[in-house]
Amino acid sequence: MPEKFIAVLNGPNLNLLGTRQPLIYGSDTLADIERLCDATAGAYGIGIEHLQSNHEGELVEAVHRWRESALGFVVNAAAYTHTSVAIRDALATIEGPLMEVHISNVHAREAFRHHSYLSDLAAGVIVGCGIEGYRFAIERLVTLTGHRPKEA
Ligand code: DHK
Repeated sequence: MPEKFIAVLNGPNLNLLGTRQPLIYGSDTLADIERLCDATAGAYGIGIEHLQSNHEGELVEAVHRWRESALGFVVNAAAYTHTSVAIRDALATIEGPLMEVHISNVHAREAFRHHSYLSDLAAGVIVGCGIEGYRFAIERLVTLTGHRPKEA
């Protein structure tokens, strides 16, 4: 594990990005997200721990694993955003800031996507910016945790 790292958690069905409803989620893949996050954080000398899971308990356990050691968390809990008190309760214990990300603009979609169990815990929420939202979220965590670019 890198000395300093941000945890990036992706929830159910995000492993299908690229082929899943591209009109809503675009054509970028989960691997593209991971590369973008690695490059964004790497410019500050910060690593990324990635986890994508289709299982609520695995996401909870990843929060437990990194809750004290991560500089911060970027979380797209996908459908669990709208249902999971368990993931919320885990994220309420993290030491660093939380950024919530959604690829699509959930507020322009079905009403059940308008409520998030995570937003009031988050330092910021980014929706509808495609996978760029992950980059914005990491940049924000870098600012919030007082990091500066590595000297050239
Ligand atoms: C991803 C999902 O899988 C949905 O369940 C959420 C989110 C929205 C996204 O836009 O990244 O409602």
